[in-house]
This record gives sequence, C-alpha cells and structure tokens, in this order.
Amino acid sequence: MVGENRAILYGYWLSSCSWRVRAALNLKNIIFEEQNVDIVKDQSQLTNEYKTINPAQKVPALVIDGETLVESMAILQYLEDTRPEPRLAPNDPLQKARMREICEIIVSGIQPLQNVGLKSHFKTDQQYQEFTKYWCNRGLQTLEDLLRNCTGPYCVGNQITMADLCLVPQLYNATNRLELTLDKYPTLSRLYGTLLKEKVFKVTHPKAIRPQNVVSRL
Ligand SMILES: N[C@@H](CCC(=O)N[C@@H](CS)C(=O)NCC(=O)O)C(=O)O
Repeated sequence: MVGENRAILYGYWLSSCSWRVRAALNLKNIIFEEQNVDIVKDQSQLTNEYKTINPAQKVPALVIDGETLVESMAILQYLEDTRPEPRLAPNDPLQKARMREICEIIVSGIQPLQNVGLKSHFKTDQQYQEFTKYWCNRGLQTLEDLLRNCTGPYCVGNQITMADLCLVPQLYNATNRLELTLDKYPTLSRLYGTLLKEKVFKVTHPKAIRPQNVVSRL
C-alpha cells in the first residue's frame, strides 16, 4: 500500500540528481530518510552491496512503497502518479512538453557530460574540467534561449514543476562545482535567485543537508 513505510533516499549531498528527488519528496510532504552514498571519496556506489540497490551504481535510488526505484526522472514521475498533490507538472500538453524540454536538456544533455564518473576517463584533470565546462555552458545557453521569454518565478506556468527541480540543482552545480558564471544567462540567473528563496530549495539545499564531517567534493 502506498506510503506505509518511511521512504529511504540513497543520495549524495552534492549530487544534482539526488537533489531533484529530495526536493520532490519534500514538496509532496513524504517522510523519508537520506542515506549518504559517498560517490567521491569512498566511491560507495561501486560496491556490490550498492549494486543490488542501483545496478547502474549511481545515485539516486529511492526505496518507497516496498519497491526500489532508480533514475531520478522515473522516480519523480512515480511520486507524481502516486501522490498527485501538489502537482509537479502542468496539465496542459504544450506546457508539459515545455517542461520536459527543460528537464531533458539538463538530464540528458548536461548532467551525463559532467558526471564525476567520467573523470577517470580523461588523461588530465584539466581536460576533464574543460570538457565538463564546455558542455555545461552549451546546455545553459540552450536553456537561456528557450526560457528567454519566461517572466514569471518558475520555468513553466505558475508553480514549481519538474523543470525547476532539475534547473536549481544544475545551476548550483554549474556555479559551485564547475565555477561557471551565470552572467551570460540573465534569465537563468533571475530564475535561480528567485527559486532559491523557495522553502523547498532552502531545506533541501546541499548546504542544509551536508552530513557532518564530510570533506569530499564532487
Ligand atoms: N540519469 C541518472 C543519472 C545518475 C547520476 O549520474 N548520478 C551521479 C550523481 S549526480 C552519480 O551517481 N555519479 C557517480 C558515478 O557515476 O560513479 C539519474 O537521473 O538518476
């Protein structure tokens, strides 16, 4: 039965994909505990034990309703389908497609190309940095172009949607980890500033949930 036991989020405090899910759980008032999987220092995602939770050996994974779910967007959709209020997607088909455009650019077009798991496949750290920054900037430019006419506080429509749940963690990652500036992206910059003031992003922010004594970074 839906919601019988406390959900467990396997995540990493600095992971953008984990933040998407953490924010959705928070918005939908789902009680959960977060298990920190250190994907940087300990590389706990690569253990056989964690592989039984997520065969892709990545975070996030969510144990909920007696099931284990992986892939952040599949998890968001499950939460939306099983706990429809508050809604994370517009009803209108065009608005929904607009929301998915934003999500896909981030989920498929940016995050996989800056994932920490790629690092060891580059000869030097500098090559990895240049690669990740290039693809992140390209994705941010696409987002800026698509959102240029957006004047409200959210990416799409008049409430937080999955697009915002993807955008805020991505922009935090871009500015904090990749040390990119948002100066070239006025719309993204404005949305980021506005969205960070929302309670959901304050309480689920990596700085708010950072485990004690953690020193590792992405
Ligand atoms: N498409 C997956 C991507 C998951 C992913 O790449 N997670 C990153 C952190 S944001 C990770 O676990 N990286 C560690 C690794 O690849 O070893 C999702 O949306 O859940």
